[in-house]
Amino acid sequence: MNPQRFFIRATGLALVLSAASTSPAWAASHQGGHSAHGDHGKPTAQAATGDMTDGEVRKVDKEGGRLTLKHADIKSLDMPGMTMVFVVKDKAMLVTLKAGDKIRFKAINDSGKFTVTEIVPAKGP
Ligand SMILES: [Cu+2]
Repeated sequence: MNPQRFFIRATGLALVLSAASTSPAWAASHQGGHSAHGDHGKPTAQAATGDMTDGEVRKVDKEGGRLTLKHADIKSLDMPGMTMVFVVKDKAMLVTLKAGDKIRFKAINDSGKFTVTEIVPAKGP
């Protein structure tokens, strides 16, 4: 019996369950974000950091493994800049984050769940 291993498995399951149960709510708010933004479709200039996107942390939900970000255009997801909730791939990514942090991140569409897979701090202005 390895208690630590069990803990990781249990929290992984909890994350899946909470993501599934809350999915409709944030999916709806995400769509709202898109339409609220309307057609001001000017691409935001992005620094040359591959497919990393600029974002600012608005809210961190460490227990739920969710992150509210105000983000720039995400070209790989065909998404304009907005504020929305992401799931994070690993809750450990949230440990050092707090509201107001400027970050760069990678996000994927994982079967309809927008999931942050990588976060780095944004350096300077
Ligand atoms: Cu978005």
